[in-house]
This record gives sequence, structure tokens and C-alpha cells, in this order.
Amino acid sequence: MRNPDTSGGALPSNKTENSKVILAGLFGRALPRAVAEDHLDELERLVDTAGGQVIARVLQERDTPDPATYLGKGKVREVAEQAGALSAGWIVVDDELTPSQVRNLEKELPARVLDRPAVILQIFAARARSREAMTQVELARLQYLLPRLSSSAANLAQQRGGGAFRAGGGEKQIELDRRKIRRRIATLKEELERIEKSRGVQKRRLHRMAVIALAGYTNAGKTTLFNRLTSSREFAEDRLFATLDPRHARLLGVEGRPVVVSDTVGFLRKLPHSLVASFRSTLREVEEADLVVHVVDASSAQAEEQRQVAEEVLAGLGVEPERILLGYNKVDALTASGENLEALRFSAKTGEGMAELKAAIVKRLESLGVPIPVPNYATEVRS
Ligand SMILES: Nc1nc2c(ncn2[C@@H]2O[C@H](COP(=O)(O)OP(=O)(O)OP(=O)(O)O)[C@@H](O)[C@H]2O)c(=O)[nH]1
Ligand SMILES: [Mg+2]
Repeated sequence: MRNPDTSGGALPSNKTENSKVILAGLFGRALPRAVAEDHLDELERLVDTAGGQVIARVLQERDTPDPATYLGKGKVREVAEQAGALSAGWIVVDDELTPSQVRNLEKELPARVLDRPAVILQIFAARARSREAMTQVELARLQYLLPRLSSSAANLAQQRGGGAFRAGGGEKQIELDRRKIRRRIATLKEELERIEKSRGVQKRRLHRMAVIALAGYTNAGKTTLFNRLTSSREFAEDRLFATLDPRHARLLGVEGRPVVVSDTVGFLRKLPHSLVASFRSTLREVEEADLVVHVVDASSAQAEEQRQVAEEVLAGLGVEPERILLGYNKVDALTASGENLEALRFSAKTGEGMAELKAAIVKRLESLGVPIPVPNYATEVRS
């Protein structure tokens, strides 16, 4: 029996394949052009992180996507010409496509078609290092694939040379593939539960100390801040989703008081649902923290939208507002100042504002009634 193709199509990871990408999106009443452009900027960074090279972008004015082809028919023809002229290998759409939209677009275009969730899944797959992250990513991929399986498999059966009889055979194959994938999903979920339980032990040990989680939009500077606060050397980079696995270390400079800092995976607008659900156990770090420091990139033109997205995710995780300490990072990169005078402002890069941040953390923990005994406690922690 053949194995179902679970790659879901992927941008090439080596330079010999055609990595040229055209981005496509819509704007209209609900989404002004400028905002749609910002979203495409972000998609371009995602594609870049995934190994693609954006050579053009297409924005169409349409209030609702075409149910068959997402873009309107005329626009699809235009993109086909452009893709041919520029010899693009991929069209990446800034939205979640239905299986039939992908199929119809690929019929009309001389290139492969991917949607935003597929690109994000690909980045996560490339970044996953720990067993937990790899298990979560595989689970997310299979859950993304399951509803899409019918069309791609039916498509395959058709390509093999249809006829009613053969089409019937294709359906049977799909059912087999589906069953196989469902079984794998069940296994992965069990495995995640096991991993989480064994981490629970570690956590109880940690929980004799106050735990603060650094959360926020991807690329806000959480890992840089983590490194600064704990003298660690975790991987921080000007790319999206540099961090997937949570890390722990002791918060330094609070007079020996036992506080643990936890660095976590970043948030993003339009994260695939399957991914959020799969990363539940990683996000539990945030859910269960005594205090969440919400890090915002103050230097980003989208700072406020990113703050809102992260706030929604935090609310969805059940983190109450009083457990959130809002802080604006990258103030060293700001030209204009004066906004949000009340919020904490700091720079993880230069270290500016760190004393104030630590003081605010301790003060908030105290007002929340989290015990953080003064010195000489059992304070051993491993990350
Ligand atoms: N100018 C400036 N850049 C910063 C500051 N903090 C972080 N950066 C830069 O921002 C980029 C992202 O930093 P990370 O610490 O990896 O961000 P993150 O929030 O952990 O990102 P993900 O793990 O990908 O979600 C890196 O290039 C950092 O050098 C800061 O205070 N000022
Ligand atoms: Mg990080």
C-alpha cells in the first residue's frame, strides 16, 4: 500500500529548484488596501523564512473571494501570464484556501499553489527540534491534510486516467489513507500526553518558584529579552518563529529571589487552527505562568495590531488581564517617542529599562500574592 503524501506541497529548501514566488491577496471593504499590503509584507517574510524568493505580488479588489478560484477569473489569467513571463514556481495566497480552490488554481496556473497556513506549517516543520515540537508539528500537518486529502487523492486518481470504475478505486484509496492518518493522529495525541505528563513533573519542581512567561508576537524580541534577563544564549534571529520550544532559566538581578523566566513560541495573525491546537502543550507554559510579560515590538509599524493579536491569543488561553504585564521592546530603534507613556519601555538589545522591568515584575508578583521568598531558598533550576 502506498503511503499518503503528507507533505502537502512545500517550497524548495535548496537553490536548484524553482523557488520564485508570486504572492496574491485581496483587499476590499473589510480589509483596506494598506492593511492588505502589510499582511503581504508579513507573508513575504514567512515565504523568505521558508526558503522562497518573492518576485512579485498581486492584490485584487474583491470583498469576498471567488469560491472556485479565490481570485477572479480575469485576475487568474493575468497571474498565469505573469507567472509564465517571470517563470515563477509558486503562487502563495495570503489566506486559507479550500481544497477545490487549490485544485482549480493549479489547473489554470503554470505554477504550484500554496496557502498561508501551508507556509507556516512548513516553517514550523523545519524549526522543530525537540520530540515534543516535532510531534506537535506532525499532528498539525496531518490535521491540515485530512480534510484536503479527498481532493488531492481524487485528483491523482483522475490524472491516472479516470473512468467511473477507476474513480471508485480512488475513493477506496482515499478512505484507506484517511483511516491511516486518523490512526496516526490518535497515536501522536497519546504521545503528546505522555511527553506533557513527564514535563508536568519538571514543572511541579519549577513551581516552587514563581514562573513568568515571555509571550508576544513573533519577532518581538522575546528570546533576546530572555537572554538578557537570564544571561542565556538562546537562538534569536530576525526571522519569524525562531523559537518553538519553551526554555527556562533563572531571572537574574532580583536579589536572589527565586523567579523563573520561560521563553515561548511567538504568535501570528491567521495562525492555522490545527497548529494552535497542536501547540496546546507548549502554550501551557503561558497558561500556567504566574505572570505573563507581553512583549511588543515598539519599532514595528504594526505594533498596535500585533499587540491586539497577541492579546486575543492570551485571552483565548485564559490568561486574565491582571496576570499580564505589557512591555514595549526595541525602544532603541524608535525615532519618535512619547506614545504609551504609561507602559513599560525597554530595549533587550541595549539593556535600557531592564531594572525597571525587573522591579515591575517583582511588584506585580507581589500584588498577585505569588510567594517569592527573599534569598536562600531551594533555587536549583535546569532549563
Ligand atoms: N533594535 C532592537 N532589536 C531587537 C531588540 N530585541 C530584539 N531585537 C531583534 O529582533 C529580532 C528578533 O528577536 P528575537 O529575540 O529572536 O524575537 P522573538 O520574539 O524571540 O522571535 P520568535 O522566537 O521568532 O517569535 C532579532 O533580530 C533581534 O536582534 C531590541 O531591543 N532592539
Ligand atoms: Mg524567540
